[in-house]
Amino acid sequence: MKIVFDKNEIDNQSVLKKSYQEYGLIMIKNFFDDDEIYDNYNKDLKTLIRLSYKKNNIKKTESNKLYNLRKNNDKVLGSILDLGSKNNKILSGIKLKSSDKILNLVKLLLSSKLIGTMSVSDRLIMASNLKKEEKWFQGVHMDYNYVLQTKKSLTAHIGLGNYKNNGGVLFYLKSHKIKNLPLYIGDNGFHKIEKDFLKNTVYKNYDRFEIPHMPKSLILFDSQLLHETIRNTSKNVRITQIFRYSDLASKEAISKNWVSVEPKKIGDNYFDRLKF
Ligand SMILES: O=C(O)CCC(=O)C(=O)O
Repeated sequence: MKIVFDKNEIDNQSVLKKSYQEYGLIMIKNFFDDDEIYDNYNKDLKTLIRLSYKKNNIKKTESNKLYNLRKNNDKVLGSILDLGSKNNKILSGIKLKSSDKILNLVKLLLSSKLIGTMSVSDRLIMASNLKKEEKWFQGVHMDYNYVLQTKKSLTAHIGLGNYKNNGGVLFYLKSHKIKNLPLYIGDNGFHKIEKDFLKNTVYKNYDRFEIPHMPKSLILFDSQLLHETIRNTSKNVRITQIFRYSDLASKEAISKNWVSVEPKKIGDNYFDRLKF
């Protein structure tokens, strides 16, 4: 069984589903080749960056506009990232999120005809190699704790921009099958995995699988699969869009009255598992 597929292999639905169930993820290279919906979102992001340069009279100290924004104008970049996050507010982004091409695969992998999304679940990432980037790095975690609704849910990780291999995501294969992951709440209010469990169980027993950033690619992974950010070591900013989907017909979603996550501010203890 394999994890990485090419665009022309997506008709082989039973193989895709088996791999997803076994490993917790699949990646499809070139998924967005010749895709107008994807191209339009990429274009809109470029336009936003150009407009913010113009409006803020930002001097061109670097030829790389995006890198310069992260280095010298975090607030401006932050506003653009906010537009693409919690939830996406750019219509071309919303169109991409709702495109049949993605939804058909999501329905297949979740075995559902009734797909929804969670509030605050989208995330636009533009990650450079600057030291300050560490603030936003994601250590080992699973998404379910942050987007509670139902375990029958997945994350779509979409490669945007023009550059390859500038960071990415590392996955712990099959870790979505771990039952009762031991957690504690860290200083910043977010769930963390017990250190001993990470050391003695996750790092020892679960294979690591690195997926370097690749524009036009799509990764779909189970919301319980453990993963972490791979640092970008190049000056080319990694642009990634994350969308999340869930099965609204699942027993868990119904029993929770489709309650989703609505934090008032970052760090709220909105993901207290005991509530559910
Ligand atoms: O850096 C990344 O692309 C991983 C992001 C991530 O794990 C998340 O937002 O849950």
